[in-house]
Amino acid sequence: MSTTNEALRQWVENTAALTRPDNIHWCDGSEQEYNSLIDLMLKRGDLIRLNDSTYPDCYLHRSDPTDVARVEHLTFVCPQSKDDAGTNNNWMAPDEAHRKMDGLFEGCMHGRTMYVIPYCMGPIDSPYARCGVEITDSPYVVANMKLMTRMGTAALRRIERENSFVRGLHSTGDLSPERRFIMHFPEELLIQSIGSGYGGNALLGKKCHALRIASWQARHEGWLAEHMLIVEVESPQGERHYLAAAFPSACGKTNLAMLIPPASMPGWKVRTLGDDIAWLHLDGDGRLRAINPESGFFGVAPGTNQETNRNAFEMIRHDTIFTNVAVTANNEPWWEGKDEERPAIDWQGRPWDKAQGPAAHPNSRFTVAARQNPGYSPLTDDPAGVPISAIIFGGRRRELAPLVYEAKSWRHGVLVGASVASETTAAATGAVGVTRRDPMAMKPFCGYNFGDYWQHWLSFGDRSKNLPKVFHVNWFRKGSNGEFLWPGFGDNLRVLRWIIDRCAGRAIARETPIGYLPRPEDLDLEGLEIAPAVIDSLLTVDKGSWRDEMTAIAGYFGELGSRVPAELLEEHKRVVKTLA
Ligand code: SAT
Ligand code: MN
Repeated sequence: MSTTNEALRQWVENTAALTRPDNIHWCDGSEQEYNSLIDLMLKRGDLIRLNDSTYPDCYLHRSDPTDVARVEHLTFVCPQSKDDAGTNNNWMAPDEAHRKMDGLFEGCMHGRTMYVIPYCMGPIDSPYARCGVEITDSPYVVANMKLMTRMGTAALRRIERENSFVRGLHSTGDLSPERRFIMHFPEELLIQSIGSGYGGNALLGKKCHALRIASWQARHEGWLAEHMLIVEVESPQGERHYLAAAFPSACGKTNLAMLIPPASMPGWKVRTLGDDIAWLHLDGDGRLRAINPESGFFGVAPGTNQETNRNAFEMIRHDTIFTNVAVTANNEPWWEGKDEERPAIDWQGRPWDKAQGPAAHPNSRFTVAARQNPGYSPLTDDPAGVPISAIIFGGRRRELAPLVYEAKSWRHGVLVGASVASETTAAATGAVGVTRRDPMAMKPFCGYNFGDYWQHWLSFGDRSKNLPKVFHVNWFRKGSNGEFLWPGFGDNLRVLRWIIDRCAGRAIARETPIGYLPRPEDLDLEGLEIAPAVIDSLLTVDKGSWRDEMTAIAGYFGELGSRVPAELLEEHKRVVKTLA
């Protein structure tokens, strides 16, 4: 196979001349292709077959132990102007970055097969979808891209029709952290990644294309590419709402997107459209419509069980690739939180020994096609996407942020999003549990200057009177004894219910300086055993702490330089005044 698209043909040829693979394989996206790649990886030892009677067609991949998460310090955004990347990104001059990468890619595929993966982010016939081509020497990447994206012949045909695509070149190189870089050239719609085989570093359709490059494109084309799940909530009366929610990596987006209603909320239904990325466009009525550019999940395994996420637990019982989980004596995958069994072999292939740390890597993952989710919404494939009623921001914050509050306006909502802070997780290398600013949960993913990004967000306020309401939630508030105050998981539907009722103009709220909050009696707490005092503290706004927070936010905006919009700073001033 090859292509009628001259630009693609040329690029593949030039890339082969640089990287010198033994073979070139054009991926058609078929089941046969997937199966033969799995066989190849089983033979090579890149995959281990898991228990075929309890976990049919499930495999374990153990990555290099130094290659287990995104590497933000080795990820660069390289437009011509450093200011366009912003201080929120690492920047390298594009000439220098190209020289460096060309040197690293030189001959790197010698002895390997080069795979050419045409893919489409979004429903194949959606006007909102965008295509890309990833070239890689990793069959693991090909198999994951097959589960995560619409890849193969149909995508190639669309590329040939449109003559436009994002180029992504990836090689695992020698996996040395010294020669590991993830480079983005937004002006060239080009991604180059070497030295890592791991998730967000290597599956270039995901964070590299669908967030970093797409956010750049979206700014110029008037839409938004966001780190958001998309979930459908249906009331017992059959009223449906679509919510988009942004949380940092490993803060429960997959669990919220796949929520199972508590028994005390009969008749409520929740369906999943996406768990990680949303592309949002204004429609003719000024509503924001969302599509999920992906078609699979790359979810965090630890903590997933019958109670926390029953749908996910069932979804990953077949046709799933696990990365860096442990295995039981029965050759089943195992991770912390899967309490009914015990691990025998840890994620590095060693006999399990508690003294050596967790059995599964804290950022161990499952890759699975979204269709396997029992809560899959067929609207995921609707080319027109779904109209969003509410945008929800959230972070992992043991203090300060109440369970939920509603922004007073779009402009205030942009400030709330820009101020998101969260404790770091194992999804990226580095210290875990440190609170840092993570605006719109896009700190690692915004492909341009945060100042310009917020200006772009604010501009939607001028373009539509029909925008979603904006909320902030915090499931992670802790009491003085270190225990979580809110049960989370299925019970989060109680908060979503209030959000939906606010959107529909039904629910009452009390006004506070930081936004509108429910009174305890405004939340559906039926069947939930929680002390009134706990609810009170979950819904408390401590003015003094919020004054400190606003000072910290001002400091953060100050660090980001002159492009932070005046309108955002004015909004900040307004909130500060109400806190006085
Ligand atoms: O490694 S990924 O970027 O794909 C997952 C995540 O960090 O959200
Ligand atoms: Mn993510």
